Amino acid sequence: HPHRPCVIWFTGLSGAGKSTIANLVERKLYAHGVHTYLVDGDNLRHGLNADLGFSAADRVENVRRAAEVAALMVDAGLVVLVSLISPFLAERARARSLVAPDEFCEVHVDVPLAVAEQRDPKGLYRKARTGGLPDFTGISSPYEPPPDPDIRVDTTAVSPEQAAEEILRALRDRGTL
Ligand code: GGZ
Repeated sequence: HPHRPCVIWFTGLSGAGKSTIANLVERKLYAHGVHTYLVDGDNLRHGLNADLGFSAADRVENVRRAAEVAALMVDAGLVVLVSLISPFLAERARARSLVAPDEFCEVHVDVPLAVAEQRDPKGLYRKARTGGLPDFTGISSPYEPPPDPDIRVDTTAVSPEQAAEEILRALRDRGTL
């Protein structure tokens, strides 16, 4: 195989563009013949994590389970893309620790809160501001940005397509692809 299994972990605010970019990266990897799996908050929270909400404790558990699943899939030989807000530094560090050091690539999909709130494609920020959605990340629940991500993409400066290309280039430079 020309590639090694790994976890590509996307973290960032709601509305930052994590899932859009992860989907584009997955499509490009597929075109290169790489066997991938995309784990995102939506699919996990409908099944495996259907018992979890958005309290700090539930987010810790949500991220812990996703990280364990990702590590299992790396064992099975896949390139696993994980797209979760994953707001806490400690849980992301734990996720990293489950695989070999060169098998984890943290991507910060970085966007100012004001921009995410302006986009608000699902009206969640508006709902959170008016009190209809408690514990909302960036509004009433913390987000701890990664101080030293493997890759940072600024979605105010580049398109999702450009961000995906940047990530593929970085993966090639790291020897993952
Ligand atoms: C944050 C919330 C919340 C609250 C519902 N806070 O933009 P979306 O809608 O499609 O993605 C968000 C998703 C976040 O789930 P994660 O599993 O990624 O979160 S975490 O890693 O923190 O466990 C958002 C929606 O769920 N959503 N309520 N209160 N996002």
